[in-house]
Amino acid sequence: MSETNPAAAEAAPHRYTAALAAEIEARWQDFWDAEGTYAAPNPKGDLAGDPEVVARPKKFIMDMFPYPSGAGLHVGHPLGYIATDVYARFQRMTGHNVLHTLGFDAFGLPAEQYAVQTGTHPRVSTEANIKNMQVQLRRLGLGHDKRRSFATIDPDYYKWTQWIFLQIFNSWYDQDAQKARPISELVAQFESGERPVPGGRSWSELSSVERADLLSEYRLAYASDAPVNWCPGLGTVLANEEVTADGRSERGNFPVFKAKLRQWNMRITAYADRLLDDLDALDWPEAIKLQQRNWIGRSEGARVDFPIDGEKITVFTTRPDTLFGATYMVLAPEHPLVEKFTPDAWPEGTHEVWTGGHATPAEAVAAYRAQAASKSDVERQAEAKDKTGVFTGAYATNPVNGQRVPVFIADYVLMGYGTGAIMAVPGHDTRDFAFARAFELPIVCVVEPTDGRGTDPATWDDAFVSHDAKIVNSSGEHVSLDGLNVTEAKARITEWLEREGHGEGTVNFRLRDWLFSRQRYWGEPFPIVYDEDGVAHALPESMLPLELPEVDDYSPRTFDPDDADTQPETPLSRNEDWVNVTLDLGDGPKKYRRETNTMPNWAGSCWYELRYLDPHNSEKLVDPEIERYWMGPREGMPHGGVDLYVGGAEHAVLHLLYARFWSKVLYDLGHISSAEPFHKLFNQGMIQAYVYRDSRGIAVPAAEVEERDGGYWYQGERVTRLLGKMGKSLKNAVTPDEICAEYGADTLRLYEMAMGPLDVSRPWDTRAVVGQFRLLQRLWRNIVDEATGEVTVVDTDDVDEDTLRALHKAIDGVRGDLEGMRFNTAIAKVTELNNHLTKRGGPLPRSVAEPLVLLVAPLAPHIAEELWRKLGHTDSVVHQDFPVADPAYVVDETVTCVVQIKGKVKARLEVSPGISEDELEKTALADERVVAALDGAGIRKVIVRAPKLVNIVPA
Ligand code: ANZ
Repeated sequence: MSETNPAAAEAAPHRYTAALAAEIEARWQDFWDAEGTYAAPNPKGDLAGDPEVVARPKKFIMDMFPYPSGAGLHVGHPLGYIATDVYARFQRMTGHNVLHTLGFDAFGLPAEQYAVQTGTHPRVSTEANIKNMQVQLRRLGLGHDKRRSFATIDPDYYKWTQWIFLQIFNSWYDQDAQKARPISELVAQFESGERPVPGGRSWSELSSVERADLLSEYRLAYASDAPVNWCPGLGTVLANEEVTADGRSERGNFPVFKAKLRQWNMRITAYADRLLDDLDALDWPEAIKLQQRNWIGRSEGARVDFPIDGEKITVFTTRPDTLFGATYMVLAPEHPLVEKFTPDAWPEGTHEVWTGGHATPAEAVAAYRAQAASKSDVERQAEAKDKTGVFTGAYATNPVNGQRVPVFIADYVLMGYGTGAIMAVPGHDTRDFAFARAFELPIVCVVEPTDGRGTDPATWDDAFVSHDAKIVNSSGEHVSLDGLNVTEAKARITEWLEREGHGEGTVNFRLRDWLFSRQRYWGEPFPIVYDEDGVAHALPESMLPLELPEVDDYSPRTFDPDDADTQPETPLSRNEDWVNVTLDLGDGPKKYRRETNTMPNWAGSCWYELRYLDPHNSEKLVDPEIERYWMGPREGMPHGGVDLYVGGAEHAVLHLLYARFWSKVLYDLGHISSAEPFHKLFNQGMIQAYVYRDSRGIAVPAAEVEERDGGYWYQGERVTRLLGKMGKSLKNAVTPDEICAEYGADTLRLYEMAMGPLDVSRPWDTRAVVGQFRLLQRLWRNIVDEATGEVTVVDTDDVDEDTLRALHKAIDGVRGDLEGMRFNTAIAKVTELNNHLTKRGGPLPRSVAEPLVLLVAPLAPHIAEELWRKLGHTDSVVHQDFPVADPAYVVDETVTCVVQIKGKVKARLEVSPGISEDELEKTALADERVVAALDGAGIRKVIVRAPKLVNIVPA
């Protein structure tokens, strides 16, 4: 508990108490704001500043910005913000121009849902939430450059989100140049004939609709009738990433259906290779890189054409080497060719299990399709699931051996991957094996088992899956693969397929284009209008921002959650005055209809790092020189980017992939010099909290639970305790406000940083916070007389050796720890030094007190500023140089190591007590006395017991 004892307060009126901490903290926060202490100067423009500071190396340090929720912050939220603040302060003190600020990601569903419930405009509630959060964050003493803060809902900001959309809309991906280029350059190619117009006509012969349709095939943002995730319960479509593994909406848990709707998409797939390749040079956690790689999902394989009725079905396979083992084919139920090849009647002798008991193929297909439509992709692909499907009545031909293979439809094949059709190789693919057994289809062994099961599939229980074995049973008239290993066989068959015109080697990606429309109110409106022919036109830059209109009803129309046959109706579409406009887009006033979808709430976070750099620029998204200064490529970061980006691991694929994609487009079009937004990424752990539940399983208020008799009690009833998330719903939220009131922000900061390594999750324990408060009290007492409030330091050069060692070791360790973001061990070292000084007693020499205060400054900036000023300085501690250790006091005293040969002492070495075994062995073997004693004899064995003994056994 904080010190409230009146007698103690009287004896020590200048003791570091919660009240004093509150006073100090408020005073310095006001001062820092007034002085603009954290302003980071730009090389030019309205935020230009001290050229001496601009000339320093820069550090751009960033947090994943918060969504301003109505619930406010609990102590888990600022963990990352405190960490970046400590790091930024340290960088400032080691000679960097540091940009650190924080904005708000403020479009999105919660505000809209609140608006729907209460009728309050989402802007009103969102802005109130932002204000509230700003107060909470300010209390923590975060050193942000507030001039650079904004919210994504500010029209000045989303003007540029819309502008970027138009850049993307007005560009195409040039596969030869491997970059985005303006669409006007593509039009010029069509006009001049340099690029032929598909269909053989010339560009001038095409109608405006035909031109628009053709360009749509190329644009990086395009509208298409695509199968989308339609969620009638929410009244909106969702990106794949917003659908859970069991096919429901992540938000609200409603069923999600596949439906065909006209929607905006972003052609992120054009960047698949670059998004993959450029990961290599990023300093990101391997786990996140792996998730991105899996999400992009690059598969090398081949497309193979199976002839059927004078046409063909094309499959994608990663195992063309198994082509001789393909005994049937499967199309996704939605595959457009299904109708085409389905005959009127079952062929003579069709196996009964193939027909599903239906009288005709058409009936079987229709029934099976209806069943498949109600399942999510994930459900359809589950390995363990029974394989279902039905014969289409059609046969195709295996091009390698001319065999007739039956064509099935089955839901384990997805329309959205590869070509939506597969060749089934039941001998060597698990799912095909299960299907073949269920439908009594032939199974052929073409990859020789290496597990002793033999080559007769009739005796197998499962498929033999191997990428490293010998091909067998694969000889035909035209080509033979027998005896080759898998890799050789792939190369040989691909070459044959290409030569004979039966297929080609290809790369397939799991990544899909990004669905970019939402049927929502609270998002950025699209800067797009449609003419009377339905052709989409970009608004000119002069008409941006296109602001959201006022509406009476913020909700999209929602439907029966289970009714798949519904269609979205957007809130903006009901506002006829806004929707129907007459505009002059350069060819005289004409009537247009506005796009009534809004952008997904990922849009605003796709580029916010850039706006921090030059937040008030009304001419440009960001001035190129300013962008190059803060984010341009540097030694060790070839694609440029933010120096450090800290946030939760849950953003591994969505936000981080989208932001990378937008950066690359802007880079290709020459707007920015950084092809990657975030050079270094760090994922902080979570602050967890205990959840207490009563016998009914209901969470009870954690703050009111007592611990006694080896159990936990709430209102006389025994309750159980489990570690979980912190939050209002679990009644265990602790707010930073409470902790600041009880101990001050510096204590809260120290506690959060001391809890453990930053990337590890840790349980919150309010009772432990006082430990850090005591540290600050001892620090204060070591420098300030609690009775008078005056500093007690003495100016003397006479400092004892022990203290100098303790000081310089701490400086050395804390420096390394702060640079390496090991904040917990940095605090342990400060504590150790402070304890040494407490034990030492007596007034501190100034030459010890000052570096001590500087060591603490990044971690607990308020008390450090106060002590620094009390020590007589007139400028802020924020811009002081971080202390540098004197190496003479850092090296440890040495220990003596005995080196023996055959048990006899040959040498004694003075070594550091922390020496590693390897290093000690090397040092011993290099010692000239040892070399002389060995006299050229080889060594059989060296036994090392660091740091004291090395025993050498000669050969
Ligand atoms: C024949 C084969 C033989 C296959 C074999 C695998 C093993 P990845 O690696 O994920 O890219 N496949 C292709 N398109 C599919 C679709 N739309 N739905 C479901 N499965 C599909 O997987 C590629 C493999 O998954 C392809 O290679 C194909 O099966 C299947 F011993 O072709 B394979």
